[in-house]
Amino acid sequence: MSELTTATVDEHIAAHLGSLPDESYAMSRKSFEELGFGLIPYVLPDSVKQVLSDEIQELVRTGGVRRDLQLKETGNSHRKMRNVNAAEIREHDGWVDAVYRSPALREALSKVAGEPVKICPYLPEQYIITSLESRGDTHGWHWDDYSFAVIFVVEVPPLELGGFVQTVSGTSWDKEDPKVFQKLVDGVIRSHELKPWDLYLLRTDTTLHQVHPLLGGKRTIVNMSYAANRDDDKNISHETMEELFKV
Ligand SMILES: O=C(O)CCC(=O)C(=O)O
Ligand SMILES: [Fe+2]
Repeated sequence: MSELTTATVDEHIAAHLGSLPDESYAMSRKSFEELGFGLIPYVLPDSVKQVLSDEIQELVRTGGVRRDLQLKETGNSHRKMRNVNAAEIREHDGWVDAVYRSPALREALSKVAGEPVKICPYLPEQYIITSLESRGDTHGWHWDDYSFAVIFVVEVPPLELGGFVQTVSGTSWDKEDPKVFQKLVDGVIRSHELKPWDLYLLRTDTTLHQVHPLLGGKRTIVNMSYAANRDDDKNISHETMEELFKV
């Protein structure tokens, strides 16, 4: 096997995926179909998780911007977090970007999703790092613009300290009138425990989701956002990203 570099990362991911038994995908596929959420920790080898973690932790340590706001387009839910945006990530060593672009990874994601998973056409939303670093930090209830997100969990505290993800599937985002509380009351909230180095695939346009506020510890993730064919003819407006990042 060649040395692991940003230029060979796709080969490494392909070799890893090629060694998985066919039935590896079955549980996450079923969960994704039913809940819009599927754990997929097996899609990246530990060698790749290690370089991603190192790059992300370095980016959070040396940069990023602290946010503390409520977004009206998502029913005034809170964002209390540190973010490193796509442009800052792209300027670094390029591990996140190389993994994001890996065709082998997208092929695996497409198997779980049951449809093609494509690069997001809007550069500022391709990926973002979010770090919850203080008690009360949260990524409140919201949907995202494009169909899919893959979240790689760099670090997360034990369950008793919060930081787990909650989802309500089969919901959609009306930016003018999001009715978040109504959708929480009408729907079923599922909560998902995460461990360090987990990955999950989320159907982000039809799954209302949040990260439960932290009671302590630290939680750092990268969100890699992908599009579906249906997003090609969606008229996506980017208010929440624009409000967050003034892109
Ligand atoms: O932190 C998470 O697990 C979810 C992140 C998320 O929903 C987002 O970045 O849009
Ligand atoms: Fe999200």
